[in-house]
Amino acid sequence: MTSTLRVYDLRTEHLTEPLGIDAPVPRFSWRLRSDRRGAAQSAYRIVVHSGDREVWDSGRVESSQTSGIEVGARLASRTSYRWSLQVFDETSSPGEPETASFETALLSRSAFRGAWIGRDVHWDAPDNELDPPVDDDIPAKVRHIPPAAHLRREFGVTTPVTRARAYATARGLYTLHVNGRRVGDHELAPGWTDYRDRILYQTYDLTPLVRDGENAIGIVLADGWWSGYVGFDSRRQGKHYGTAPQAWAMIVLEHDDGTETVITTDAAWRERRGAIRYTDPLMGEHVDARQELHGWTEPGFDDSAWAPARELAHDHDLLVAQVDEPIRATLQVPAVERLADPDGRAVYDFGQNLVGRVRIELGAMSAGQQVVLRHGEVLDDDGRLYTANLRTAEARDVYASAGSASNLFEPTFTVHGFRYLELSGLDTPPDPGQVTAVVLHNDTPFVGEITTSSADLNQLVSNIRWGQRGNFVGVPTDCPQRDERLGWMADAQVFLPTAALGADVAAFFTRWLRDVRFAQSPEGSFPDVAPVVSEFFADGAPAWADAGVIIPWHLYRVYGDRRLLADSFESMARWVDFVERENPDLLWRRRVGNHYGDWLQIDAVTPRPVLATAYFARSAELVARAASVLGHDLQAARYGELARRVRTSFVEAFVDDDARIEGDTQTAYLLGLAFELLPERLRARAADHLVRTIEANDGLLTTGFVGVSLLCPVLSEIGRSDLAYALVETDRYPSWLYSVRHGATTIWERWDGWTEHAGFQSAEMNSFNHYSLGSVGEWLVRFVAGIDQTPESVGYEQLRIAPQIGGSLTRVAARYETPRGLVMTEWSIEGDDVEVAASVPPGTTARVSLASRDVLESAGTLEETTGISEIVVGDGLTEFTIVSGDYRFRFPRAAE
Ligand code: RAM
Repeated sequence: MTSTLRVYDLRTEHLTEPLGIDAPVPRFSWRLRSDRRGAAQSAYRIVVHSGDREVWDSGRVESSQTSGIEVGARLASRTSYRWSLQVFDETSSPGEPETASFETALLSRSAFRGAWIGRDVHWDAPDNELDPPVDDDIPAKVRHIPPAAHLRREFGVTTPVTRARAYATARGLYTLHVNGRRVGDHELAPGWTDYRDRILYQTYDLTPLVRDGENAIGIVLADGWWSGYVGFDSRRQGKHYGTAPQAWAMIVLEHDDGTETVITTDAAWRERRGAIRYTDPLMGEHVDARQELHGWTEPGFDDSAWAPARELAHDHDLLVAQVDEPIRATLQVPAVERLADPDGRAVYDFGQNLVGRVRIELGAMSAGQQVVLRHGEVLDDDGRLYTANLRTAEARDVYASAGSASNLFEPTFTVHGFRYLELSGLDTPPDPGQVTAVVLHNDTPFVGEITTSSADLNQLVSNIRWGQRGNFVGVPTDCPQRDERLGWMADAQVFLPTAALGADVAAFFTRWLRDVRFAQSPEGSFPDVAPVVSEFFADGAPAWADAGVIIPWHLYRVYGDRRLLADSFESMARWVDFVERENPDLLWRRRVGNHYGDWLQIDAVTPRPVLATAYFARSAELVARAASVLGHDLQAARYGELARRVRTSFVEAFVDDDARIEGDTQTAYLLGLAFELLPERLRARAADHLVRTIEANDGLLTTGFVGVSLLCPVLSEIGRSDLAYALVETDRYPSWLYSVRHGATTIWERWDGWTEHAGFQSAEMNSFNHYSLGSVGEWLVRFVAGIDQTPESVGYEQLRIAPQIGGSLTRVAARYETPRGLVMTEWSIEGDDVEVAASVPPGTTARVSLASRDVLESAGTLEETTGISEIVVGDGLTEFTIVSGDYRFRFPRAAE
């Protein structure tokens, strides 16, 4: 009998059919589905081939594991592999085999060849002559930014090519071109890592582009994060890693006679500037089409007047293959409307605050005629583009025409956060249909969705999703528009649970965590931001630096990735050791870095030692748990004991006998409850205090970045989902829906980013696209839709399905691709009844909890229905366990 168990989403190192990976021992994973209740994987078999040659056969392995399966053979450099997977169900019947492929990149240091090349600034190139500045010249801030270098060479092919690959990267940003075509769909490659630790290189398939005879290859090279502007430190806002960009590439042609040709970047390449006069992530891009180098990536182009490229470095030690989804252009958003500002300038509205660049058809222009494009998130009260909140980021692109009948402009190496585009320089601005926003972000697959019967909540969900898109650009950033865009650690840790329920972020965060570890100080301190671009951030603050512990642990819980936990463990422990060493009385008051407290709270200051010590206890506890997962029993005991002692100090120092926590703020109680800092006898009282602090504030929240992520989940945990709903559904200030009511299409940095009573908050710090307060997305999925895992579960093996029917909602539907397969829930109010549908994937069980003593399944009573067991009817609820499959429950709605 063949099984009904199906495998899908076969991945290698978290990625679908990756082209160039260099993990020494790659791991396989897959998801399962079945239309039969109780289906489960009992065994798997993986066979790996390279061409016709079998490389590895796992044999039949009795296991329910669907991820983290390590290949059991040594792999070779630059080799394609196919793996076929067969799984066996719980009756041992084999399923249909599926196959997937992956290809290794350069696995040994000796495999790398070639130099880093760039422009030779000492070469007297004809275009190096400086023009004197004129009144309408480029702003002083960008005048020193060099034009993008265009690097090229030609090569001949005499023996037919069977396979061609390019391995390429830059200290800076680059695009690769072969025979007149742009190669690959990567944007802003190689992305941002701490370039002092490693630089990711990309692998491209050139096979369809290379031809017999003459070929040309070109690279456009720009500053990017390497030598462009990043962050806000006025003492050193740019050139964090180097003064000028460099490119490296290695092209390998495999011929049908078994020979290989290797072409590398070296002094044989030629270099010239082209149409990009300058380009910078924060400042924008200036393109002068008169300088366009027509045909420069085609063979036969005359580059005799170009300068020789200069070999700038020869090291390969920091090169690592790209390990996660690259930045791509994932969506095109057309302008919805053209407005005119009070000065008559055209302002385009995309209807959505987003991150990327514009593509604009400009029609006929005269030679040298210039269009200036400025980007902004909002308009001021007069309908002018508001850019004060971008601080020193110019976010300004310029296009000068060569005098063509039609002009198309789209910058390459800059990225802006905007909803509005102001255009000046044309008598007749283009119609909205000719203006498109191109959305850029690391292309993490979106695997979760939730919709509700409330248009407002759906808008909130959409705002959270757009915040995730716009701030997963290179690293998880705080914001995408002003002169900041840094990998702020608390922002990342509070938003991670939401992010992971929206998209598969395993590869993205695993990559960034290496920057977090690299940034740890010799003393053991994690920073505020990673990569660290200023000493200002080096000593991390409570809740910020703790992300170095919290994020690996959370990723382990979601994806079951032990390797990541093992890679992080030592740094996690060193961090906790550091805090302990500096604070022997176990109250964290020394070495608190820039202590941001409960950042951007509303008139409710949680005492800093309370917040810090709570995080100290939490980090110690998570290190203990990580140690026990990894089998480090002594450390598990040591950190478990430390966590207990920090909790005791916390209670002795900050909590009275009536469970009042010093500060008496919502956040203080949230920390105490969420991090389980309080002894059993005080918990119920602390929960009462939490409720009191909300009620006393007219039913409104006061939480900042830190408290807000805990607010609704804790309220649901203490049985007050009604209050959580009230906070999420109100549109009174401060609330999530206050911003929605005032037109937000992304999550604002501050509750009071704009208010009726005070207008815009200080332009000094007022982003309209910051995901931190969007951490409420976690509550919507885990509690409103009821998709969760039990506290002990890892990788969603034991689900918990407990939708909280409440608020004004009459219908909720959610789906989430867990590492094992798809979970879906849907509930609706049908007259006096509630109907709940749930699907759980093969090999998992779910503990279901429904708010009635009187639950029926569509097939009959729970007792009669197959796949349901351990039924407990309690006080106003029924709990039971289901095996995998699809179910439909019905029960009477609780009386109000
Ligand atoms: C701001 C950042 C970030 C926050 C820090 C404390 O500058 O935008 O969101 O974590 O401050």
